[in-house]
Amino acid sequence: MTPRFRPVERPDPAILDDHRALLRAIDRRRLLRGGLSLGALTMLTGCDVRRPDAVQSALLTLRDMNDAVQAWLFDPRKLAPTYPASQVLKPPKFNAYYDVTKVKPVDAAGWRLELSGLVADRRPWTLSQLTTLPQRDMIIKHICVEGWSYIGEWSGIPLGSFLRRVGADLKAKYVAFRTADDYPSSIDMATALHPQTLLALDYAGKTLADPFGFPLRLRMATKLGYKNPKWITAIEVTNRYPSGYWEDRGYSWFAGI
Ligand SMILES: Nc1nc2c(c(=O)[nH]1)N[C@H]1C(S)=C(S)[C@@H](COP(=O)(O)O)O[C@H]1N2
Ligand SMILES: [Mo]
Repeated sequence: MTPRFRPVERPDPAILDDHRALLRAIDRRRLLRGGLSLGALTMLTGCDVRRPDAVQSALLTLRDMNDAVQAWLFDPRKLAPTYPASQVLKPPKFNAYYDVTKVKPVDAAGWRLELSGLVADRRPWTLSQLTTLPQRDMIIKHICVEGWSYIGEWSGIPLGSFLRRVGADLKAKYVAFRTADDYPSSIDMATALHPQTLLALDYAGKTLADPFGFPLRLRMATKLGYKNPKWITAIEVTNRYPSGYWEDRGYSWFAGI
């Protein structure tokens, strides 16, 4: 992955707590197993990682570091925390780069999921075709950099199984998304194949409501809110860095654990 450094806005303190909880999934042993010496980590993060309590803050700094290092730290098998059904927020909290009153509902009958790039079978999918695929469910925390979070229950098709089914090149670097509201987004292949990365169709057991991405949106347990595009219309598998809406405006591209 091309190393790139992108400045990130200083997040709200409440968000740091939430993010810290996610980052607990990364432990000191894993950093060492990955071959990054404590000395090197101290240099990279500017804090003394020999003190155990400093490791968490070192990892917080890592979040803002270059995407290559973050992608390298990503453990494809490690699961982010999940929560009991009793904690699911209904309805979820809305956010987009515009107000909820400006949401333009997607017409399911005319909707297609287009495929392009390094994919063997690029035939577009209708919604009824998609709903025949096996689905899974996850109750995870959604964290927005604006300083709020909520626990949500998402069901859908694991992106990894979808990519395998259409014959995507799983060695490609990026999976990119287009949306009905022109909010381009993209993720690394390791995260695309992570078991907690879903092409979500349902929220809390019901079809997604219009403001939350009907008919199809991405939901990942391992990345911040803005990396989860709603109202997806196209998926591309590519080795060319695809960037994204907020990433073009200075937000971190990797933005995850
Ligand atoms: N298509 C699209 N997807 C989007 C956005 C957007 O503006 N357009 N906003 C992102 C941001 S910043 C957040 S926090 C989440 C909000 O998702 P929710 O409304 O389901 O909570 O959607 C993300 N996905
Ligand atoms: Mo967000």
